This record gives sequence, C-alpha cells and structure tokens, in this order.
Amino acid sequence: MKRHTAAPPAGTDDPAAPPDFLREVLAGLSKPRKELPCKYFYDARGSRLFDRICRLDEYYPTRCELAILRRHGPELAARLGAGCVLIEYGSGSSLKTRLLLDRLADPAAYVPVDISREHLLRSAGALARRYPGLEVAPVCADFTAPFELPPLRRRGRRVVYFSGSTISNFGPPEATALLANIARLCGPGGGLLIGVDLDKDPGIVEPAYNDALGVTAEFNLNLLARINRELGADFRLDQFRHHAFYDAGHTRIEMHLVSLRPQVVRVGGETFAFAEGESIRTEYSYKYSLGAFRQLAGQAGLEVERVRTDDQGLYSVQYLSVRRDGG
Ligand code: AVJ
Repeated sequence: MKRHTAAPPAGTDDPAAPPDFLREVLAGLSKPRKELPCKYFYDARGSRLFDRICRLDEYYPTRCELAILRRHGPELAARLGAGCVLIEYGSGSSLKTRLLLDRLADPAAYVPVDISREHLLRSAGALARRYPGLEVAPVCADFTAPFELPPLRRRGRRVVYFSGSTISNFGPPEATALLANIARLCGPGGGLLIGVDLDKDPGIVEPAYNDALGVTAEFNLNLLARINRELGADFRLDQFRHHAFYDAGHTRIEMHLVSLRPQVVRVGGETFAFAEGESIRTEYSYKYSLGAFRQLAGQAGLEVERVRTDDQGLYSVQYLSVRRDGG
C-alpha cells in the first residue's frame, strides 16, 4: 500500500513547551557568563526569520550549499547509492532535500528528524505528497541525544543528511560526540552528507551575522520573546541589542544579546540581574578549515571521502563514510 501522507512522528512530548526548555534557560542564565541554547531559536516565528536569513545577500551559506548541490548533486547522489535510507537531521529547507531526493536512485525511506513538531510535520507532509512512492517516517527528537529509527518497510544503507552547517553550532567536543552518534546510527558502511561552513576572511563572515536589514538581530531577539511567551518571563526586548562578532582564535562567530542598562529579569520564579553591557551568549557558529574538519570527523570514526566547495571556497558539502573498524 502506498502511503501519501507522512506517518505521525515517532518520539515524545509536544515540544511547544518542552520541560527541558525552562530547565536549560534557568541553567544558562545562572552561569557567570550568561548563555542560552541556540536550538530554541526555532519556534514558528524564529523558523520564518531563519528562512529570511537564508535569502539575505550577506548570508552566503545557503546560497553556496544550493549551488554546490545543483552542480555536484548527481555525483553525490551516486555516491549515496541506490536504495539508501536517507535520514535528515533538522528537517530543514525542503528545497535542498528535494534537490537530493530528485537525484537519488530508489531511496528506501526518508526520515526527517526535528525538534520542532510543527515544522517537522509540515515539511514531511509536503515531501510525502511530492514523492508518493517514498516512505516518509518523521521522528520528533533532539538529535543531540541518541535516538532510534522508527520501523521502516524497507531496509537500506543508512545515510544521514546534515545540511546548512548546523554542525557549526557545536564546539569541537560536542561536534565530535554528535558525529560519533551519527556514525553509530548509520553503522559500518553507512554515510554522512554534510554542509560545513569554512574558515575565511572575517570581512565576509561578520556581515553574514550583521545583515543590513536587521533580520539576524530580530532572529536573535526572538529568543527572548519566546522565553517571555512560553516561560512567562519579562524580558524587555527594547532593552537588549544584537551583537555578533568573529573570534578568529576559535574560528567562530559569537552571537550575543547585550543588556542596554542595569536591569532585573524574572524567569520562572527566579530573578536574574544584568549589568549595563552584560551579555547573554546565544549562539556559536564554528567555521572549519578542511583539515580541521577532517580531523574532527576522524575522531568520530568518519572518513572524509569527497569535498565539494563553491567557486569562492566559502562553503563545503562533504561525503563521509563510517569506518568499518567502527572508529
Ligand atoms: C543554522 C547554525 C548554520 O550559524 O550560520 C544564522 C544559524 N544564526 N544566522 C549559522 C544562524 C544566525 C546558522 N546555522
């Protein structure tokens, strides 16, 4: 029987207000250097703002990844091989997924994994309608923790597609652990197709996080709006400003929200004092040299087999295979 709609997602709770959210927000704001987890950017409004970021002139990653997929998609799809189970981490932009699925030979199943149930169901539904013969089996999960695949009708080589350089959000130890989880999920002979943003001139990186239209600033501040709404906090959005800069020593962008004056904010019955100029770090976005990424992946039991970049060498899409010795 062909299934024309995506199955209800495997996985648990309604993530609209995950219990983890309050706990992680309180923990982050309690640190001597305040921080908030960037995975919570993506509520409905945050996801829309992120889609707008992806279309900004200054934001090169999306444009580069699409160009690489258009040019090298056939070759990369051939490497993934016929009959693979494609597991997408962060059921991202369906345009990239379609570029890949259109070129894959007889995929056994498509398994999008996303923390946002709403976003997951919308994109899974759209893909299921577009590929009526394909089993679409969404999983609502936080892929930073190990999770199981739902039962699938067909078996196949497992390949994870991790697009958009989301790996950038993880520092080297967390990135290694996440890649090792991917290697374990896919098993020996499995693979990983991943977008990796490359280290480059800060004159190109910094504007990508400080766009002239202020969309990135809105995206950053929306995290406080979400915390207000979902956790009953009282952040005043006009009392914080977006700040993003490149730290060349760590080859990473840091995004912050800077308090414009001394103030006290209440979250979930607790209070947090801010000095003027004190900031909350909301995101890291690590950039890698090809060598540094190869080394990181190697530590996770993955071997870089193919690297494709855009003409300017700003961004890469890489195919890695799981080493048979299991790393
Ligand atoms: C989705 C993590 C790749 O770091 O470029 C874009 C998120 N933050 N603008 C990035 C983001 C601000 C993005 N990643």
